[in-house]
Amino acid sequence: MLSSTKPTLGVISAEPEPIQLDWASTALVIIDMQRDFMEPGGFGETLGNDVSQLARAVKPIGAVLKAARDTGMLVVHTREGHLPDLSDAPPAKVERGAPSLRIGDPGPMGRILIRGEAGHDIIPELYPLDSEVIIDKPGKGAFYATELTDVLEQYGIENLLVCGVTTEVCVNTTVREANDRGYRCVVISDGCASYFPEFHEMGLKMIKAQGGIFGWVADSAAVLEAMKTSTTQG
Ligand code: C5J
Repeated sequence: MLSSTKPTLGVISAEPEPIQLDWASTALVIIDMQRDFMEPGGFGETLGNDVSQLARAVKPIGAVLKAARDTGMLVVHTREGHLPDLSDAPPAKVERGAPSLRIGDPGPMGRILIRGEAGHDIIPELYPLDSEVIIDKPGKGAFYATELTDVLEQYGIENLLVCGVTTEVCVNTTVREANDRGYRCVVISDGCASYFPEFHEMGLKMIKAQGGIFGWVADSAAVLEAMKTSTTQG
């Protein structure tokens, strides 16, 4: 994807240690920045959550998304959601708990967590370009029952910059799946958010603990600095 004349090596000041990445084999993966999680009346709110907690991630993601687009990096957006007939929604997920509306019920942004409905769409601030990849996933992890592995292989991707919502659910699940598949994952700390600030903190700690058991953690400023100060290989 990247032009061969562009510097492509960057060192991110990350925890537990700095990591050098080649942008040519790195993708930005933005997890589930959908109206259903971010806005009142969506899936997140039906579960009793304060959706305003997630707004803080939008600006940092926007800044990294712009830099990734300028760099020519592969950008992948994911969306959690189900087919209109719910054939890909396990009853164990649909019937769980006591939400104000269940998956598939009509809500103010259309049917809750259903593909094609307004609530399922990505928020306007981070809307995908036509050239970018969108992965529709029925689960929390972006690798389960999706074509993500094939897409990453097709583009020669070895490293993932991961951000989105929520830190401890879909971001953590995806990073764990990716780590087991051999990807180096750098989680952008201020580009993630949770309805529970303490889960956000612990979710990041779990990734970088034990020498980076699942990956690395860096803030958006560190990622942007690494992109700005990239060098050419060799
Ligand atoms: C949740 C997600 N929290 N995208 N999904 O159900 O984290």
